Amino acid sequence: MGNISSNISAFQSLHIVMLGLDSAGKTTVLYRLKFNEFVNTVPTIGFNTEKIRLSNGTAKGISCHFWDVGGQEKLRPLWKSYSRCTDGIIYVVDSVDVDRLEEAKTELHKVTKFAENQGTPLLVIANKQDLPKSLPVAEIEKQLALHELTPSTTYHIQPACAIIGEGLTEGMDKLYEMILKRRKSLKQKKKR
Ligand code: G3D
Ligand code: MG
Repeated sequence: MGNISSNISAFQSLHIVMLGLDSAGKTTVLYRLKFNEFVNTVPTIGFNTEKIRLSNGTAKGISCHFWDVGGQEKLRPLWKSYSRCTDGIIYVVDSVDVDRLEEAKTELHKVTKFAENQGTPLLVIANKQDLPKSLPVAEIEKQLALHELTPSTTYHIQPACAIIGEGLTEGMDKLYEMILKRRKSLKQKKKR
């Protein structure tokens, strides 16, 4: 892939929105990425926003502006405006909350169908993999029907445990890779 850092300026921030049902672990992911340690969260009323310079993996040094939007039903109408024209979407899923997987699927498919989100790379974080009853990632991929997402959506599903940070570096690297690929293809299209 060449020198990744040369493709995105150190001064340029990627704009990333973090979505998912309430209690999936979005805020835990956000603070894990920021402080590299577990931070006890309270339910998000509205949103949290943080500028974070990634400290690990191939995306190390890349600056990201994250928007972590509350996932309660009454806050979900906000998802449309927060996800508009972002560089990447992170969708966090609770791998144990089997009863709400269908709801998580419906909300995810809604978001990827918005005209402004066409082609935006998607990282699905199958969170809470530390819990004994967590569903395997292949099962979550199936239940979220990721293969049925709009054809322009490139995605990666990443098993993770936000509490200890497992899987987050790999996930962010994949998201970054997809963002770079998209930028490259948009540039090539413009040239034609
Ligand atoms: P949200 O921002 O998506 O609403 P939070 O979710 O980040 O507030 O997390 C909701 C609860 O899930 C929190 O527990 C948090 O500690 C827990 N959690 C987040 N990630 C993981 C994980 O990977 N594994 C486990 N076991 N728990 C996780 P509380 O008890 O504060 O509600
Ligand atoms: Mg939250």
